[in-house]
Amino acid sequence: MAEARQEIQHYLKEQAQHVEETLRHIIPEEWDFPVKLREAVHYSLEAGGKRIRPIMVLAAAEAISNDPADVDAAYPVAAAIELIHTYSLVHDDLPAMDDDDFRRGKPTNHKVFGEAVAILAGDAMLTHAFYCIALVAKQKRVSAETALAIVEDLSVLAGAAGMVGGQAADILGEQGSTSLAELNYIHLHKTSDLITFSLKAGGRIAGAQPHQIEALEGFGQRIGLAFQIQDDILDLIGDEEKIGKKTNSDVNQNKVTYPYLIGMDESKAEIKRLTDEAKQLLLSANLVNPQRLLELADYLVNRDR
Ligand code: GRG
Repeated sequence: MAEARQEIQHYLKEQAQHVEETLRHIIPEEWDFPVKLREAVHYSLEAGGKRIRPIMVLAAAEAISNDPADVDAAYPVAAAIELIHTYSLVHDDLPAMDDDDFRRGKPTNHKVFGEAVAILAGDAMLTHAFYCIALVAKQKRVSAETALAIVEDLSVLAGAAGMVGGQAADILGEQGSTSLAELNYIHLHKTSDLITFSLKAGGRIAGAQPHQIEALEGFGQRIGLAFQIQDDILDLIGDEEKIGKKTNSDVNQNKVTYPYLIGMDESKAEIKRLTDEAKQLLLSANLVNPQRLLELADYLVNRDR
């Protein structure tokens, strides 16, 4: 058990380093735009973070195809989802939203660069994600049709019907009036949708069949929900050093969370139920290499950061 945990941690560290190398050069150096904006983008992109979503893109490609070239082809999309995720964190930390001073163990983007530049850095990252997907289509391995399907998925899952909608519902909800069904909506969209996107995109690049894409989607929704419930738990009982920001922010902001609505024990049981169901779904889809995704699901349930 301890050996398996060490092995997945080694894999995550190695993959995160590859993703970070891609992110360092993701905006062409010859593009002419204000240095401060470039610094603000790279400040947050290179602030660390677990890189779970890009790693999911790569692991999903690996689950579908034995050819390492299919995994290599997925890097621009891995970068795209980290750009979207990082923009969402920068905007979420703004005074108008969660008003946080620390993220990934460093002062938040607006604390360093000011609100206006932080907003624009988020805008730039969001837009650049779509540029990265266009790059995928320029590679011979990935068809324009596949890239178009990835653009469509990202527009839905990161947009109004996806992460942005989930964030809006979260901001509009409050303790005392938000039901469990509404909380599920929030978690499913605010958190699961980017994870689901990552898995589907990796699958698409590696040539997944429609039933395999469907299985990756079901797996993503469930582990995404479990990931967010664990996030709610860490906000209550996590170690600030490890998670890189203050704990108890949900309580201080009267946020509705799983532990608040159903209690800590039930929340932990729900994480286990969702993870088991996700793994079963994946196993029934006959993927060539599901092992890494199954290990990632287990790792996420037990994460402490
Ligand atoms: C501003 C449109 C918009 C959306 C914001 C990301 C987000 C939506 C809100 C941040 C708060 C939060 C708890 C979101 C749920 C998703 C989540 C658990 C984010 C943290 O992801 P990790 O743990 O972070 O992967 P790192 O830093 O490791 O990348």
